[in-house]
Amino acid sequence: MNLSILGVPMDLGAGRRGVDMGPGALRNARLNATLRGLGHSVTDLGDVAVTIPETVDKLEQSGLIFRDSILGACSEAYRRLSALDADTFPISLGGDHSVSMGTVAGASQGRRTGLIWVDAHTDYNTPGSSPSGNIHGMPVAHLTGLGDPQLSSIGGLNNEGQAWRVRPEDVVMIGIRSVDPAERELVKQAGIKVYTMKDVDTLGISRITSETLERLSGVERLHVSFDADALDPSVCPGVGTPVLGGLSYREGHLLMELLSESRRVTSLDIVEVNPTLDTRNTTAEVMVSMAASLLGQRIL
Ligand code: 6HN
Ligand code: MN
Ligand code: MN
Ligand code: MN
Repeated sequence: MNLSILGVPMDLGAGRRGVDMGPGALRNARLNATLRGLGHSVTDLGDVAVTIPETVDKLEQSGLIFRDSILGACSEAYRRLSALDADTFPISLGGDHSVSMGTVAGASQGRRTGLIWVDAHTDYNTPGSSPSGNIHGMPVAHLTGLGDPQLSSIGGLNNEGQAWRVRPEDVVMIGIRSVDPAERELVKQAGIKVYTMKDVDTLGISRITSETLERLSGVERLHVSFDADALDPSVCPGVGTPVLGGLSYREGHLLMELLSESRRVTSLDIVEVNPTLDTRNTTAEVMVSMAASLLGQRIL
């Protein structure tokens, strides 16, 4: 496959600093060479230019924390990815999870897109529901059309001339174990399919993956957005919002291996890797191995 890597070194959406170093940590963990070793042709597009928080007012013009700068970086990521050929597989490196408002839109090529959100959190807050005000807790709400009108229209118009959106019924979340009270109501109202950690424990990743692929059988593009905090903090300690009781190393790999075997996935994000909170570069190394499993690495 032709893979294109785009870094979005942004920590404006998170409450803790340091995820802006995620792209560097992932490249340092040999992401590009690992994927080339699997037989892919890898083009690194470099990084999107991102405003650093020291240079702007926190509430900027909009009153939402760093909204204008986040909108700028996400719009640029959108432009860079939507300019790629449709048969190129983009891998976007965060950065905090608000980068996905641009990367999912860009990777979608204006098409109907299924979104597999692998995360401890549902990231379905709106500016009105969010207890923290941090935009990394809001990307899925905006991708499905809720929330701030500018953040929810980064994807431009689709082939039919309507605002591009991910349909709530095309979103599947896996690994969830932390949802804010008002966010819970929004997720339920939207009808988003959520596999909590309890579901992972009772059903197992294998069944969850086949149900997910069955549910998303009508989409043209399929995007995996993988937040490092979906994995247990004992596996990925370098994250800003760790939650106990996460996916094991093998559950993460099995999910990626089974998705890889389906040959349906068309794009990937790796987000929320925070080298300042990590032990050596463990979290980046684990996330590179997850990407490798999604892109064809096999045990035997
Ligand atoms: N992430 N629900 C919390 C909030 O602040 O809205 C946590 C969000 C975490 C976001 O990890 O991508
Ligand atoms: Mn295009
Ligand atoms: Mn997230
Ligand atoms: Mn998360």
